[in-house]
Amino acid sequence: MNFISLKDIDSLSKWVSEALEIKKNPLKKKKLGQDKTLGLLFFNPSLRTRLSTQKAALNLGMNVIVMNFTNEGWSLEFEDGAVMNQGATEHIKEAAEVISQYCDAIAIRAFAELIDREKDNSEVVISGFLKYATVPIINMESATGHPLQALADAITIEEFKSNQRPKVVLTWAPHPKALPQAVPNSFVEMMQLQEADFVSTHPKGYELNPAVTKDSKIEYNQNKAFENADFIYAKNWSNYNEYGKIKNSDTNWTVTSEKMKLTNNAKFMHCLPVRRNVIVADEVIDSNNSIVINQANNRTYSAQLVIQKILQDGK
Ligand code: SN0
Repeated sequence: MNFISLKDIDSLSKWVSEALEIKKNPLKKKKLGQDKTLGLLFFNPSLRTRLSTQKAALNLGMNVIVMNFTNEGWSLEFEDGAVMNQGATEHIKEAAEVISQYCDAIAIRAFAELIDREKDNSEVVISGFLKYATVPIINMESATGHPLQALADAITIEEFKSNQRPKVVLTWAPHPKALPQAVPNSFVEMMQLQEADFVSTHPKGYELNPAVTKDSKIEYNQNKAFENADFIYAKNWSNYNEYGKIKNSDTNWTVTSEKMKLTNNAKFMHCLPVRRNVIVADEVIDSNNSIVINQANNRTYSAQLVIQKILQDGK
């Protein structure tokens, strides 16, 4: 069993209730992972993903080994048949097989490069590990998705919703750097599996990959989208059409308390890290309606559920 995308979740509602069970007693299966090792490989920075996945594995009694490919580790070649007379030192073929001997599962973070859309869509790093590793693979944010985040978001919405069909709004907000579409992609895919009135709002031209959004509702007027919302989920992403470009930095899209007043006293969500007073005003993220810290806490239980399923699958 691998955990690569939302497609690996057979029943979201079932997974959410299982995660909430784990949250009630996180040490219940402390023996399940005994003498097993989880390897965490990072090609990009991390705070929550690294610590919550590590915490989840420790709750299951596993050992964890971590490697940063950002500044340690050889640079890897992912192309089959490459003549390796340039920068890359080691081929994914050896690297993945070797790491598989040390680990019972491998979790990987490898962001979109935001240069070549087709290359990012082909998920070079995750695909390389899927091809050559001999143990289960967990996605800790790949080029096109961040399913552990989306699962934590689903758990958080379940905990905080006050009606069966909440209005959930994904809003784009400005950012000084070009960011990947992974988080909004997985959030949209997760919302498609839920009973909710789900709307995305973003400037024209900021449409995500239509293969992801399918017939999901888009409202280009942010104020209109916010009306009666129960949850506001803010996130920046760079342009998908003009791939990786920043085409808009309009600060009118920042989530302010004036905009939150349009909502049905909505909860504010963001995956973090967040640029304060660019994505969201201090007074919103510091308000009682902000649930970003609860959301981050649920990262542990989303990771723990996934690792638990992988451990049980191997038995
Ligand atoms: C990442 C992203 O995909 O948007 C990770 C989110 C979980 N975010 C960033 O890279 C933020 C970088 C910054 O400088 O604000």
